[in-house]
Amino acid sequence: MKWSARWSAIPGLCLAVTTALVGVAGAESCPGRRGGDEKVVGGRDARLDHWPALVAFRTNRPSDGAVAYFCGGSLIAPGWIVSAAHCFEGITERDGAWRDGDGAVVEAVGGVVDLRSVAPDQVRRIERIIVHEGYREGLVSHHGNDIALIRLESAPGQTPATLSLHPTSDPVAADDPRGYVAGFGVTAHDPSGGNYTSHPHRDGTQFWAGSPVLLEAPLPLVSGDRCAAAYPGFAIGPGQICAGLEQGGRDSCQGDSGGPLMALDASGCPFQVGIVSWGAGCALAGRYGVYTRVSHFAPWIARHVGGLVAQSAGRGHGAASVGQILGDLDALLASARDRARLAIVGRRPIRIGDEIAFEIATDIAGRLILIDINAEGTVLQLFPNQFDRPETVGALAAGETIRIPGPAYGTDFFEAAEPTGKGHLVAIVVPEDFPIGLSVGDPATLAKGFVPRQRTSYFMNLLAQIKAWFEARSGASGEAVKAWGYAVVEYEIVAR
Ligand code: 4AZ
Repeated sequence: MKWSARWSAIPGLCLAVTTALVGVAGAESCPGRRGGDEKVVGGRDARLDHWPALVAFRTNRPSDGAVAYFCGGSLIAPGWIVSAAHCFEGITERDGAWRDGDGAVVEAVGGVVDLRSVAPDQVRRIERIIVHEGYREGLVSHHGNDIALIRLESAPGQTPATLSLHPTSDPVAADDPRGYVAGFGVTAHDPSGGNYTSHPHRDGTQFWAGSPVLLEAPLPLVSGDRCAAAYPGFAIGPGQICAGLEQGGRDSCQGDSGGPLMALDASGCPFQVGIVSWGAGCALAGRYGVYTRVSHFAPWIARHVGGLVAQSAGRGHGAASVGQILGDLDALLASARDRARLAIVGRRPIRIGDEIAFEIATDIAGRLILIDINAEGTVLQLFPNQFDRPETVGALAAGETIRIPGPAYGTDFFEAAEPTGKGHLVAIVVPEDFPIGLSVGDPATLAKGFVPRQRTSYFMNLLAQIKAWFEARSGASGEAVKAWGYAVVEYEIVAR
C-alpha cells in the first residue's frame, strides 16, 4: 500500500511519493546502462559510461615514478572499493602508505578508460585494506574467499556500483547470456606475466599494464554445476560464480583480477554479481573464468561498509522475491517474535480511503524500524522518519507502546491508498549498536520525509546488515537474538 495522508498536513509524504516516481523514471538512465546488443582476452574497447564504478589499482615507485597496473576493483560506496583478496598479497602499510615488497605505493585510479592520460585528481591513496578472514594466500582455487575491501583516503566522485546482495538477485537462468567483464589486464595468457607491456604516458613517462585502454568482454554466466564439472577438485561452491564460453576465446585474465563481473537487469542496467578471481589459463575451451560471488559475501561487505546499493530481487520481478527476503528475515528473527507486537488500528477489511494507524509495543529497549511492503512489493520505511525525535532516531524504552502517526505528525491517521491486495507490515526492534543510520539511508534523504525505496533494494540492504550483525556475533542462536524484537502483520486493502 501507499500510506498517503492528508497532503497539506504532511508535506513529507507528498515528497516521498514524488521521489518514488522519480525513481521509476530514473531506471531508464541508470549508471552504466546499455542499449540492446572483449585483458580481457578477446575483448573490445570499453566505454567509460558503461563502467562508471570501475577502478584500477597500480603501484607507484617513489624513487623513479615507475607505475604498474596490477588489478581492478569496483566502487561500492563512497570511499569503498571491493576487489579480490589475492591482489593484495604482500602489500603492507609502511612509512605512512600501503606498499608492495619493493616499497612502491599502491594507488587506486578511477574514472578512466585510457591509462595514458590519468589526471592527478583521478588517483587516490589507500587508507585501509580488509582481506576476508577465510582467504588463504596462494590458495585461492582451493579456499575461495577471494574478496577484499579497500578504504580510500578520499572518496572519488564516481557512482557506486549496484550490487547483487541476495541470491535471489543473482541472474536466475543457469546460463544467463548477458554477463560483462572489463579490465586493463593482459590480452593473452602468459604464466610468467610476460605479457605486461610498457606504454608511454602523455607526458612521456612510462607505465606497465596488460592493456593501456580499458577492454571489455561480453560473457555468458555459467551454472555452478557446469563450472564445478570443469574444475574437479577445486572450490567451486556458493561463494563462486563462473562466466565464459564453452569454446573459449573470451575471458578475463592477469591484471583483470578484482574487477567486476556485471549482469544486466531487464532495463539494461548493470549490477555486480562477481569479482574476477581465477581460472586455468585464460580463454581456453571448457575453462571458465571463476569469480567471487558478491551476493554470498553481502553480509561480510555490509558489516564493514554499511549502506550499499542493492539490486532488486528476481531482477525486478517484485513480490515473490520480497516473500523470499521476508522468509530470510523470519528465519533469522524467529525467536525475537515474542518481544514485539504490531497492530493496525482501523476497521476490517481496510478499504481505500480508510483512516488507519499503527501501534507497536516492545518488551525490550531498542530502536524501531517499521516497514511497509505493499501488494506490488514496493518497500517503504515508515519509521523512523523526519517526524521522529532526531536525537534518538527510533529509540524505544522497554515496555513502551508507540503509535504512528504520533503527536508530531500533525494528523492522527494515515489514509489507506492503492494498490489493493495483500501486503505486510514489519516491525523490528533493533539493538542500540545496530547501524540504523546506515540502513535507513543518508540523513539528507531521511530529513525529507519517509524513506522510499523501489521494490526490494532497501529491504535487501537491511537484511544484509542484519545478517552481518549476527555474523559478527557468531550466529543468530543463543544470546544475541535476545536484543531483538520482531513482528509481522499481513494486511489486505480492498477497493472502496
Ligand atoms: C589471473 O592470473 C587470472 N580467466 C585472472 C582471471 C582469470 C585467469 C587468471 C580468469 O589474475
